[in-house]
This record gives sequence, C-alpha cells and structure tokens, in this order.
Amino acid sequence: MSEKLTTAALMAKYLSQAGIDYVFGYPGDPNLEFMEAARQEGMEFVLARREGTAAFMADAYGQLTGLPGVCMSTLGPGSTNLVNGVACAFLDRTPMLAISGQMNTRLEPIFTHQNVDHNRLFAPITKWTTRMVPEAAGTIMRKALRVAVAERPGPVHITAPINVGVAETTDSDIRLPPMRSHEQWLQVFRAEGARNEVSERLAQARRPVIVAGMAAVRAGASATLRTLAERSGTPVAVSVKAKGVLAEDHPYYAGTVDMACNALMWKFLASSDLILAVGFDPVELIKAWSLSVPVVHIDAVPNTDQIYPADVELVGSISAILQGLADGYHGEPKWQEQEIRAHRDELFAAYYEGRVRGKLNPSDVVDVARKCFPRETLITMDVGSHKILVGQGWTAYEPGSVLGTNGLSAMGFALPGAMTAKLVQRQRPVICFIGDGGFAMVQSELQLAASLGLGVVVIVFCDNTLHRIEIKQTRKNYPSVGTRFDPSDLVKLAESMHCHGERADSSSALESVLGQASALDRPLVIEARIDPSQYNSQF
Ligand SMILES: Cc1ncc(C[n+]2csc(CCOP(=O)(O)OP(=O)(O)O)c2C)c(N)n1
Repeated sequence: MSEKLTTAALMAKYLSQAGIDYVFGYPGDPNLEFMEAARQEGMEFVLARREGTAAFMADAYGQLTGLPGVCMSTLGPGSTNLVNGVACAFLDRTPMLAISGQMNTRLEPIFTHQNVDHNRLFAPITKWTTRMVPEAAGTIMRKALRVAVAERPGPVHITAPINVGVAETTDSDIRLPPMRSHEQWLQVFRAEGARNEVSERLAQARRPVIVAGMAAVRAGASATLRTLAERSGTPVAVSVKAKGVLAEDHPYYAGTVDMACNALMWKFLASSDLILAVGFDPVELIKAWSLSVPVVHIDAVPNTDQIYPADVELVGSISAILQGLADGYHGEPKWQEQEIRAHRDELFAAYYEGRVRGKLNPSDVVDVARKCFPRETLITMDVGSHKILVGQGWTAYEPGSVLGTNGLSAMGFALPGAMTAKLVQRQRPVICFIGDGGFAMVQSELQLAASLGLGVVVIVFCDNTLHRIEIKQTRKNYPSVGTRFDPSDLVKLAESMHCHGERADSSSALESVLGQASALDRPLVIEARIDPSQYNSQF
C-alpha cells in the first residue's frame, strides 16, 4: 500500500530519490511546504539573491550532473524573474525542473494581485509546463523528470498552488524513470544499411572533418570520437559547448567553431568534402550554416532543425554509431597530423593578432590563467567579446570542463555557473571569465558565494564598455550611445562582500595574483584592466 504523503512531500521525495541534492531558489509563502519537505529529505536550499541567478545555478547543476537542476520561485514577480534562466536551459538543452508557487486554486481564476498565468508564461520556454494536482502528483513528477532528461533535454515547469502542497496525494508511488546516462535507455544503433552507406562515404572522402557538438558530450562519446578520429585520420572541430570532448592538445583537434577567428574555421570546413556532424546542435551556431559540403547527421535525435541539409542520418546512441564507423574503417588516415597542425598554427596566429605591446590584452588573460591553473580546471564563460575569445583560446582537456550559455547566450550566467560548479565539485579549481557588463548584472551573488565558502576565481574583463555591442555600433559609424559605463572599484566591491579582491593591468601582475590563488576559502575577484583593441582583429 502506498504511504500517506502530502503533495509537497511526494515532490521532494521524488527529487531526492532521483539523486538531486540542491534546490536553488527564492521563496514566497506558496513555497514553504515544499521547502520544508525538501529540507526533511536532506536537500540543501541555496538562496540566490534573485530568481534569475537561481535558475542559472540550476542550469549549471544540470550541465554538470546530467540530472535536472531544480529552481524555485514564488508566484508573479518571482516567476517572471525566473524566466531568463529557464529560457537558458531551454535553448542550451539543460535538464531542469522549475517549480513556481501559486495562489490558492480557488482564487487563481478570479483574483488579480500578483496573478500571472504561469503556464502561459513558461509555455514557449519549456518542454512541458503544468500544474501540480494532488490526485496525479506521482505521475506528474515521473513525467516531469523523464521529459526533462530525454533527448534533447530541457526545462519542465510545474506550478504548485499554496493549497496543493499541504493536500494529501492519492498518487504517491515513487517510480523513477531512467534518469542518468541516456546510453541506458537509448536504443542502440542497429541500422546496418545506413551505417554501411556512411562507412562507404567516409572511405570515399578525401578530406572529411568531424564537427562535434554538445550532444556528443551528453552521450559520453569522447572515447569513441577519439577512436574514430585516430583510426580514420579525421580532424575534429568542436562547438564551444563541446570543448574538451577531444583534448585540445590532441593532434587531431582542429579548433572551435563560431568563436574568435570564425571566418578561418568556416574556410577550413568549406575545404572539406564530407562533414560528420556528431551531436552537433544547430542552436550553437551564431552564424547561419553556409556550406555546400555534404553532411552526415549523427545524433540521438533526427535532423528536424534542417539548418543544414543531410541526406543520411544515423540516429541512436552516438557512441555506438561512432564505434561502428571506427570498426568499419580500414583505409589510410585521411589527413596527416602536420596538415592539421598547419591549420591550427594559422588559426592561432590569427587569434593572437592585434595585441598591444605593454597592455593587458584579452588573450594574455586567457594565457596567464591557463598557465597558472592545472589541466582539470573547470571554467565558465559569460557572454560578450571575452567569451568569443575565451571560447577559442582556452585549452580544454576534458568534456564538461567549459560551462556557458550559447543557445540563449544570456549575460550573467558565468558567476552563478561557477558557484554551482564549485558547490558540486569542491576539489576542482574553478575560474569564472566574465565581462564587466555581465558581472554588474550578478555581482550581488558574491555574498552568497562567500557565505558558502566557494573559492572560485572570478576574472572580470574590465574595459568599461559592453564591448560586443559597441564594436558593432562603431562599425556602423555610430557614436557609443548606451554602451559605455563608469568603472567600478571591484576590489572594494569584493571586500565589501567578504571576498578577496585584486586588480591587475599587466600579464605579470595577473600572474602574480593567480600564482597565489590556490586553496581559496572564498571567491577571489580580479579586476583585469584590459585593453580591448585586440578584439577588433578577431571578429
Ligand atoms: C541578458 C542579456 N542582455 C543583453 C545581451 C546582448 N549582449 C551581448 S554581448 C553584450 C555585451 C557584454 O558586455 P560585457 O559583459 O562587458 O562583455 P564584453 O563584450 O565587454 O566582453 C550584450 C549587451 C545579452 N546577450 N544578454
């Protein structure tokens, strides 16, 4: 016989039994039953300073663990604040469960104060949005978890009216759907005929290139990707969210697409005669796909976006497909290692162009940080000119070691993202790269980071401009209206929030600050006073 449970208790039990250990949120009175139930389940409540950052923290949790990140808001203004982070999970394909409180079911159809229709609000930015009802609570939770993690993953929103949390549920069986590795549930690839055709195309190609994307990371396909690349001698270009899926010191690594020097990357792809798009999600493209090179689509889902045409699709377990292609390959390597090295040399020569002697250039910041931090370092990137540069210049060695938002590209992600990373991987060094515009949006979260003892290194690219937008304004010969702002003293700001604060305006100053940045017990904020001129050469 099923246990007697309140609906809030059932919701919390579902989450904790799924292995979810945090709720990121900002409360109002409709949430209190759920918060108490979550506490009784041993889940930790993380009080972000606003709902938008709670949702970013939950998004990072989803990216890091593969489990739905849970964020919570109250009704009305809490939910409207949550929207940006939920949209981020939607376009960045992150499993998420957003739980909003709502007024009493009796009042909702007729009352006006703080009354926003949550399901209409969240419908365009979720995979599924619904209302919690005690009579179907177990089924709703099971469906919510399954929908959130199923390929392509994304957010589910549940609104829970204040009277529902305390009501006893009559649907209280806890039966978890498959949650973790999608390899467990995904049908293993068996379409021999199609695979043979792709093997044949690969055999015939002279200059194939693999373009690996974030679904390859979710699929845990790193090892089989490397095997296929090595066996067939095929270079691997990656999307920014797939950085590290092939270690970037591997001889077959061919650069990151749609980041700094992207014209050169597209020229490289255009010179190929077959592209294997491996878990490449078009939501990551910043520019339209303009290649006429034939594409084979390899993914867990069919090519329904049609951003690129692909007349053959291999749909199923990405790892199994890649292993099958590697096993079926018996020819010579398609590319010599030195040919790929020559392409990388050209790419990085372009990347370093435009530096100003005697100044702290953006690429100096990346180089110094890479030099001072170990291979296993995890970084988060915000949005702006610095991201486009970090996205190409940071050498990633492991999948999942670079977190960011690319689908939505919402400023303000990197600091909450880094905080979650440190929360769930305490031993790992974590660096947050962020522009001074994006930092200003979320800097109040430093206080939370300090109180949680999160020793993240926050490097703020300070140039007093929304550079990524100003550069486009300047190119149209418009004056800089609405893109400049006054500098802030980030050292004082950091100290006022119980963090360490430092300033650096040269590579050597930055190196000496970072050299002392190990074993931090709270954030270190570095005001990196850069000269942004170098950006003009790269984009
Ligand atoms: C929430 C949000 N608002 C606006 C934008 C548009 N936008 C993209 S980049 C950018 C400038 C970012 O400035 P900053 O954080 O200082 O980084 P920088 O470009 O200077 O490296 C803006 C305003 C966005 N992507 N997200």
